[in-house]
Amino acid sequence: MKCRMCGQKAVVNMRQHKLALCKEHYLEWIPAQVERFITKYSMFTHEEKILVAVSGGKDSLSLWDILTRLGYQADGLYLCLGIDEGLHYSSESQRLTEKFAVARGLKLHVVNIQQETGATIPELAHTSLRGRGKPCSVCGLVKRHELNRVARDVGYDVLATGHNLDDEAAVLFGNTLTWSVEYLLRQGPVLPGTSGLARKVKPLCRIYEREMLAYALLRGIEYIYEECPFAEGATSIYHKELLNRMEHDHPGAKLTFYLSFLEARRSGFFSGEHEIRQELHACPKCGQPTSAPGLCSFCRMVEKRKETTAGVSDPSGKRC
Ligand code: Q46
Ligand code: ZN
Ligand code: ZN
Repeated sequence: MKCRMCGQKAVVNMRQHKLALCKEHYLEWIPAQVERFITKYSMFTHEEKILVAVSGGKDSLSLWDILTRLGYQADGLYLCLGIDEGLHYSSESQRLTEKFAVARGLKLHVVNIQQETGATIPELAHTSLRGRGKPCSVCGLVKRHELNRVARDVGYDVLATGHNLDDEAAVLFGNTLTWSVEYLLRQGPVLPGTSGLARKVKPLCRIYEREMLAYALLRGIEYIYEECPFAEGATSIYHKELLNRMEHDHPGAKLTFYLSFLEARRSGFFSGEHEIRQELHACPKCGQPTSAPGLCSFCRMVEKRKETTAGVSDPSGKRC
């Protein structure tokens, strides 16, 4: 297989695009694609300040690498979740993220959730009714709250995450199976900002996970290989596997599924009676927007944790 650009030996063959490229041209092609999507979906400009949510994984570190190569003002934010039993997932991902930032002279904010809330994610999940003790629902809530808090407090225009096409197609698949119109209306490359909520963008939403993996490896980015231990058995992983089977037999199926959805949404398929206009209120404790008057879900969860553990000594171990 030869590179379409130069005729040298290709190292990546993308059946879905009918395109094979050598290392040099692949490392140029991915950032050029990302730049194209940033412009196409009006994600941000070179004048705006971008906060990249980095987890230490291949997608978020590669996104940070690409944005800085493209000349954008992109700083990183790492949230230490305190998921350290067994694999030392949080400590290791923080180490790799800090190493990445230091090696490139990039600015990285680190927020320790245990210091912010008094508890790690597994501890918060233990005392919360959300997700029946499984930490992912609590984790999602904490991440959304803290990413938005830092973006607002430090003055970033936009929050960028490393969701790739496989992530987006799996979420879309799950929401379509249940026709969750409220979620479908919010899914897309850009979620516009509202008062108190930063604009959220996904510059990798049209890049396959496999393509991001190849980018990280060819670029020599050191990332955490292990998944979060709580990811095991997640429905989204099952949906990814189903979509991978379709993709295997029909290259490009995932991209077609996602792009057809975006086109349907653009042409008003989900609008009209489904359009949801929620009145937002400021949480009296943290000031972040919330749908009902009173404390937001994050502050309520932290308060409940404090009440439940009042008078109980905290068995804290070594945390990142
Ligand atoms: S980090 Fe958090 Fe994920 Fe781990 S606890 Fe679940 S949501 S699986 S992306
Ligand atoms: Zn080439
Ligand atoms: Zn609050």
